[in-house]
Amino acid sequence: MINILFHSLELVFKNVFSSYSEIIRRFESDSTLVCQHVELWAGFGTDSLFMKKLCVFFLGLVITFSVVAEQKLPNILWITSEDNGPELGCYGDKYSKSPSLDALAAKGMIYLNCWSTAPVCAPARTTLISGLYPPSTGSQHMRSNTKLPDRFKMYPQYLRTAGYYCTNSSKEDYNLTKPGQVWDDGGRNAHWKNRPNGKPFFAIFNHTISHESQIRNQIPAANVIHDPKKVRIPAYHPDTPEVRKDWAQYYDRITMMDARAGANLKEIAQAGLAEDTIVFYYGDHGSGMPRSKRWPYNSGLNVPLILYVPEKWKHLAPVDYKVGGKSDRLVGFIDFAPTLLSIAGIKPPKHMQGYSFMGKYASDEQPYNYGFRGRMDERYDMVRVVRDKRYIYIRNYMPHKIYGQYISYMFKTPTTQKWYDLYHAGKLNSAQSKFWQTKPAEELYDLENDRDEVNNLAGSKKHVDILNRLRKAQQAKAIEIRDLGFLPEGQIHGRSGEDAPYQMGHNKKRYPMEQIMSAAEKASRLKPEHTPELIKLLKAKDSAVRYWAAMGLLMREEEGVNKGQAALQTALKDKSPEVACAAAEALGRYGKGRAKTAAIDTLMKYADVSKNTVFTSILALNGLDYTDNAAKDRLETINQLPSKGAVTPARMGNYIPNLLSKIKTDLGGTAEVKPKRPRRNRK
Ligand SMILES: [Ca+2]
Repeated sequence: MINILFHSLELVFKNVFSSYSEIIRRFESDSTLVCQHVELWAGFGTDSLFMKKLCVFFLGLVITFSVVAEQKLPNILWITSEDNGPELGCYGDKYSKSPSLDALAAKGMIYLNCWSTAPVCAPARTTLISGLYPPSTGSQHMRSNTKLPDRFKMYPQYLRTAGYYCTNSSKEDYNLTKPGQVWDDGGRNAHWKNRPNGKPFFAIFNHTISHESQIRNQIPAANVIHDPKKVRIPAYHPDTPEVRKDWAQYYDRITMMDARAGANLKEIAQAGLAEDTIVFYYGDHGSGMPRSKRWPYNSGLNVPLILYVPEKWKHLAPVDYKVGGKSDRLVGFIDFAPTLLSIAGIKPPKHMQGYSFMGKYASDEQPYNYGFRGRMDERYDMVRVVRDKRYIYIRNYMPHKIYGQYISYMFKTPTTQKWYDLYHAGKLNSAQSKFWQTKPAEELYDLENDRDEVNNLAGSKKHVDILNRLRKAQQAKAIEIRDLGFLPEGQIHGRSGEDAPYQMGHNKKRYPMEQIMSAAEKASRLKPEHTPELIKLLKAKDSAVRYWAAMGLLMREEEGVNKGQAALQTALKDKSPEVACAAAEALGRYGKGRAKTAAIDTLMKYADVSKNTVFTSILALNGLDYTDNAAKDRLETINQLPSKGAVTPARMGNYIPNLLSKIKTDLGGTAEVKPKRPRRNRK
């Protein structure tokens, strides 16, 4: 009975006033008016004493219930900025001007060791939205599209069930199809202000003004405030006026972004919601400068995270929360979804792979942060990384590829072009040169003493125990999450069929991961003693094992290809196009005579996207590109190759045209950027 009365009254009040707080405010200022509305609704006379008493009684109930309802869940505001690391005043960067975020940090807390899990937009945002490592859902490639198993939801769906009004203004960029309605509102105008009365909100505002693309354009003179002469140039970049200008503009963009973040905070304060709103500010991955964005070094993965928990909600704060404090806890995007659910009092579902760092279901601190790199636009790569508080371990599963593979979009930044030119002019020192060379299988850096990660300790006798411990952690995590990166991208889709890649990956028959990973280990560790076994593995039953066997011979360059030439020639006819393409790239680059010609034939066959999947075509075109001039006499046919297939997967439209344009330019002799054979760097 009380419930019915309460709800009826609630409805009436909600129609008359805009929110519970409005009712309370209006009741305090004009109780007679409120009574009049109730009386009108109830059909009583305005002078009924009984009605006035009843009205006051129920109003008391409404206010009590609504205050309780309002206090049950805090609002949550996420301010995110594109492509920026912790280059902020509050992180001790004296060159940076970031007053609004510094003020937020002063009343909240900063995280020193927050990782974006992926060093580039889409996979980083895919981690956030799913609470899963993208390699376990096959969504690690930039950009791509896969799906979640039916029973998994994206975090806003859990929050909405708990009563939150969820808005995202406005970037999504997920590599996963949305399982139904995810947001209450998205797009540029999505805003917490539009929430229904009485609902708590979860709102994201994403600022693109600090994005990579904004480092290389013109900015208004009034915003040019950072002096290029005074900017710090990391040890891996050449110190030139072009590089200084880009870095200085990066800082100018941060200041411009800071003002927008300040406006988001002001809006909350002006609405009187500052003490009801938990705030996260974070960057979506490291700086848009080359070798930060896209590379899973700490410089690409370390992002600022500022957390503000109002006094009223301090019972939800992390255990180490201290106003104006700094936390060195290792946290990452993988932890954000479970943390949000934990703040909302929802137990994070078991399938989520991170750990909540605050709220009702806060977990203990974890010993490691993990990260990864997959395909970046049109270039394949596979890197997995792990860090503890001091060291970062990097595992390069495709060490034969140079760090700075040509990516059309990245070469638009003047720094990238200048850096490349100076390398080929022989004007760089060894730390600056590394980016244009092939990789070692393993890297280890001491973040305490080598912030630019240029002194690789993987071969240091003093660091053997650390290396072994981190290597083990990396391998264990890959197995735990059933990392699908050990499959060529086409096979992630091919083996999954109609199922989600996650389901396929968790089925040991469909994805015999241990066998495949073992082949990848042997291939990429580059040890000569594994060469005979790799040749044998070219006949293995599983096509991904055969793929890594061919890749292992390719990685060993002339030596591997000479020893495995006959087996590689047979592999050109493998029923798996990925195996054939890997064998063809090996023979196309390091083979001789007829074997080399047959290899180019194979690559040409698979390069045609109208007859193959886009994944196969990307593999084949990369192979062709890396054979340098071996395909020169095919230029006419290459000119005829289609840039679009019958089905071009969403989000992958540019990659084939980019590759074709690069190959044609190179072979036509008018190359803007003509890659020379990379130098080896395996010490
Ligand atoms: Ca970004």
